[in-house]
Parts: sequence; C-alpha cells; structure tokens
Amino acid sequence: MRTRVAIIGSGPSGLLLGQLLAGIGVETIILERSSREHVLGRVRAGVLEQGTVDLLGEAGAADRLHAQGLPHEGISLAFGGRAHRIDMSALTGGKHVTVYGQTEVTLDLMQKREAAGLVTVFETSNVALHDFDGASPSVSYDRDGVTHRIDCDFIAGCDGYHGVSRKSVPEGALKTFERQYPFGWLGVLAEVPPADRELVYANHERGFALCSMRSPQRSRYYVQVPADERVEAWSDDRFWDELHSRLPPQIAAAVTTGPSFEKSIAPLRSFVAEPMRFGRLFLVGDAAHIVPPTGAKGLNLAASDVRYLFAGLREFYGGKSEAGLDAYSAKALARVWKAVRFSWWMTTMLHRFPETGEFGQRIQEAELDYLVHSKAACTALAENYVGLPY
Ligand code: RFL
Ligand code: PHB
Repeated sequence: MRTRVAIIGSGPSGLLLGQLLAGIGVETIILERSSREHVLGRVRAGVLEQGTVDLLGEAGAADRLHAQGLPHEGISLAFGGRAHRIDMSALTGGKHVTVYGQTEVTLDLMQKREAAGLVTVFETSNVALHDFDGASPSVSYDRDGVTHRIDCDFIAGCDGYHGVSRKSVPEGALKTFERQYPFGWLGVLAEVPPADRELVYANHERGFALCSMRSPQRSRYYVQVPADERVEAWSDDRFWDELHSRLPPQIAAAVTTGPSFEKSIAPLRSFVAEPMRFGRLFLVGDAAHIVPPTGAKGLNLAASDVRYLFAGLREFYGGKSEAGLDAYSAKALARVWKAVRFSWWMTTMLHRFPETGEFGQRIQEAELDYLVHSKAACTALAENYVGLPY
C-alpha cells in the first residue's frame, strides 16, 4: 500500500490532521491500536479554545459543536469558603471557551472520515516505523495475523504518550523534560444538572476539586486523590461526600447527586520531548507532550500542533517549499512550553501538596486572594485560559 501521510493514532490529533489533509486532497491512512468503540468510549477533555473550535470548523467537523457546545465567558476560583468569578471575556476583549466533550469531537471527526470513505485501520498491533531519516519512510503493522506495509511521504505520530512513535526515535536524538505530581484526579460523569453555569476550580485543605459539565443535564466532577489511589475504593456516596466537603457551602448546596456512569483516575504529569520532528516523522499532541489537566490545555495543544503541521504540509504539497515543515518543531514547542507553564502554575496553586504542609496551603490562599483582587493577575490567567495566539 502507498499513501501520502501515514498517521499513527486515531485520537483527536490524528483524526483532525487526517480531515484537514483530506480537505486539500492529500491522502492519509490512520493506524489505530484500539477498537473504534474503545476510542469513542474514552472520557477526557471538555474545554475547547476558540482556535480549536475554528480548526474543527476548517476541517468541516463543527456543525454539532456549534449547535451543542456551551460557550463559557468565565470561570470561578473557590477558596476560603467563597467562589470568585473571573470574567475572562471582559478581560480578553470578548474571547470565550466552549465546553464540548472530547468524546464528541472524536465522534464528529470519525463520522466525517467514514462519510468520505477514508481509511482507518483499527485493532492493529506491532506498528513499526521505518526509514524516516531518509526520503522513503514506511510503516508496518499486523492485523488478523498478517503483516502489512505502507509506503508514505511522511509519518505523523499522533499516538499519545504511550505510543510507538516517540519510542522509535533513536536514543540521544531526543531530550525529555518531566515532572510527576504526587496525586491524580478521580473523575465522575453523572446525568445530573451542573452545580453552576460555569466551571468552578476549588482549592481546599482536603484537596483540589473541579465542577465541570458536558451539557445542561450532564455533570463532570473531579477530586484530587493520592497518586496510588484505587478507583474501587470510591463508591458514589464517598465521592459526593468528598466533593461537598471541598466546595464553598453555596456551591456544595447546588450540587445534584446521582448515580455515576463513568468513574476513573488519571495521574497528573508534565512532560515535553524535544524536538518534535525527526526527518520525515512528526510528533503531534500527547505523543510529544503531556500537561496536567488543570489548565484544560492538552487537547487544545494537540490541535495547535495539528494547525502548524497542516500549514507545513499544505505548503509542501502546494509545491512551494519545506519551510513550514522545517519550522514545525520550533513553532509548536514555543506554544507548548507556554501551556506547560500555565498548567503547572494552575496545578501548583490549586492542589494540596503533601510535602508543603500548612505553610504551602497559606501561600496558596495568599496567591489566590491576590489573584482574584488584581485585574492584572486575572487578565494573565484569562489570556492563558482562553488560549494564547498562534
Ligand atoms: P490520544 O487522545 O491519546 O490519542 C492517541 C491514539 O493513539 C492510539 N495509539 C496507537 N495506535 C497505533 N499504534 C500504537 N502503538 C498506538 N499507541 C497508541 C491510542 O489508542 C489513541 O487512540 O492523543 P491525542 O490525539 O494527541 O490527543 C490528546 C488529548 O487526548 C489529551 O491531551 C487531552 O485529553 C488532555 N485533557 C484535556 N485537554 C484539554 O485541552 N482540555 C481539557 O479539559 C482536558 N481535560 C484531559 C482532561 C485528559 C484527561 N486524562 C484522562 C488524561 C481531563 C482528563 C481527566
Ligand atoms: C472536563 O470537563 O473534563 C475538564 C474541564 C476543565 C479542566 C479539565 C477537565 O481543566
């Protein structure tokens, strides 16, 4: 088989890149390790920057997003028994974010791809990347006991943190930066109306909590738990009690409880691999970087990588030049590091760190108190949250 761009991974970055390239007539094949159902069943991000929404529109996959996505013009920070709203829109000249589940983004992109008759091979194993340091790269994989090979012009490694693409880069060619946090997020989805009309990020001495949503009828809540916590230790009752105890009384009183239909724990880490290009292999999204979810940046960074890579490939296939491809890694990393910094800062300010004790808690409260009363500090938060310019 032959294609222009072999894409590893059918998460949001692989699907979005595939859809944008289809729009300019560049053929792709996507190889995915999991089944279609598994990919669509993963519950993850919920907050889209305007630039991400625009790019999904450019890919022709934003009709349902425009109809069902919830525009949010502010968030609240809760601490010391009170919630403080930050009017992000007023502070950024009218910008907002859109609340729309990653599961829905993935479904919209997958349906577009299928309607166009484009190839995605699910349930592949032993995906291997070959000769990407030369002009004729290829990818091999196994399916149903048969080994297949795809020759291509380029390989896009969109296969997430645990994928094969980054691991295929020769040792020594890659510099990695990593920070593990001593906690994770226990997340719950429930068919109940949200506690507030916007998101509430809460700092509490018992630990961080977040009130989010997927729709006016569906809530997404998170609480900070120790890194080694087991999800089986958390009944719904225990979860709702803990959430209540970490929220200001007014917000806690507005939480509607109900049976959860999804419950999982995600570890928190910051990770960056540099550079993001090796010859004809490009790393995209979580394959190259991970941020803790506190800044709501992971999916948005994946989309901004896709934006830069797509621009480079469009220039290349338009017969113009390789300048955009040559600039990909530096451009993407400049934006990545700003989001890594923002996500680390939000995480540090809002979570309970076992080692910093009561001193750390007081410092956080002082920072939060300064933040919510300083227009300059609120503006800095708002600019980063709604998304920095490309
Ligand atoms: P994905 O989504 O991990 O997709 C990678 C795909 O590659 C496949 N794969 C392979 N395929 C073939 N061969 C192999 N060897 C393969 N290895 C892996 C996988 O099966 C998978 O289908 O990466 P992508 O596309 O780069 O997308 C990144 C986003 O998923 C991620 O950054 C966000 O979910 C992060 N995130 C958030 N981001 C936001 O922008 N806003 C948020 O509000 C937000 N909240 C979150 C989050 C992530 C969370 N978790 C669970 C980590 C909340 C949580 C709880
Ligand atoms: C979510 O709704 O899943 C969500 C929202 C905001 C975050 C992280 C996750 O910062």
